[in-house]
Amino acid sequence: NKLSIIGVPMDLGQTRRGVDMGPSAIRYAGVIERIENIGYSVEDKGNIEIALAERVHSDENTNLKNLKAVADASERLAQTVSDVITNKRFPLVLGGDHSIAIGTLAGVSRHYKNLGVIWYDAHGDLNTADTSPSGNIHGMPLAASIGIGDDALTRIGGYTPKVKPENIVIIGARSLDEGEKELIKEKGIKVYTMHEIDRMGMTKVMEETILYLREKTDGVHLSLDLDGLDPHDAPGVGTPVIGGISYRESHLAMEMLAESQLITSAEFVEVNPILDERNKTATVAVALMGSLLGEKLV
Ligand code: DIR
Ligand code: MN
Ligand code: MN
Ligand code: MN
Repeated sequence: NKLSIIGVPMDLGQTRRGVDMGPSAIRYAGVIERIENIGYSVEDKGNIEIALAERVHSDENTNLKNLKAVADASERLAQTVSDVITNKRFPLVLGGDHSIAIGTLAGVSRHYKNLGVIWYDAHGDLNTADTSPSGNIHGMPLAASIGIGDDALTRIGGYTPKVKPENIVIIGARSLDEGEKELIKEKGIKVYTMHEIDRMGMTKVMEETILYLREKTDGVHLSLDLDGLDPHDAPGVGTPVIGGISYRESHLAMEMLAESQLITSAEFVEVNPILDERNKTATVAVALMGSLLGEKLV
């Protein structure tokens, strides 16, 4: 069991400062030791270089913020992730804002004919330049990965799309923009909102998710936005939304994924230590990584 950690100190996909320190906060919370103790051989590949926010200039041809710099970083992240998989190691990507998923998925998807994606998030991240209320690219990575949006984002790695809409499961949604709701309906994307989680319980949600993806995919990427959790459990995020998934439900979800042996790559994003309480959110992220990778209580 071999695993490679890739840090992505990305803060250009949104406008709050501090999320670029996410990878450091997660390392400080003991991610390497935690995963080594499960029995993995862990390699830390360090961080992908990200342009300094202060030195990136706006482009008047687009309302997408920092488009060029995000696309450039995505290209380099995709290559690094792809190399890790070629070397038969599990890629664990640490964010950084959620725009990094564009690069991660571009690197992962090369290796699978029918990649599945679990998008654990309060948001759909299915916006485009036309539907985005903010112009923030961290609200767009799932759209870009199904081939919708600006070419600079959809064509990372020189191919599109990365994922089929029917291979996606969104879990934890509770803040969707109008354009995102339309896209979900039009493309038939499977979504478990907080309503379904409350109603069915996380056990049933994960059982269904695992069955659904096992049938149709040859690999599954977990993209976990810490804002999918309730802000009480994960306060260090840029766009908290009340009424989220609990710490316990999240552990259960990760443990069921570990048991399923379905997950072939993962990323944990949007940890912002400036907004956090004593590194609580990074600590939660590391605990969830432990459960995802097979840590047992006894
Ligand atoms: C919002 C927020 N839907 C946007 N998205 C966030 O700006 O597109 N995604 N925060 O995680
Ligand atoms: Mn997100
Ligand atoms: Mn989110
Ligand atoms: Mn656990």
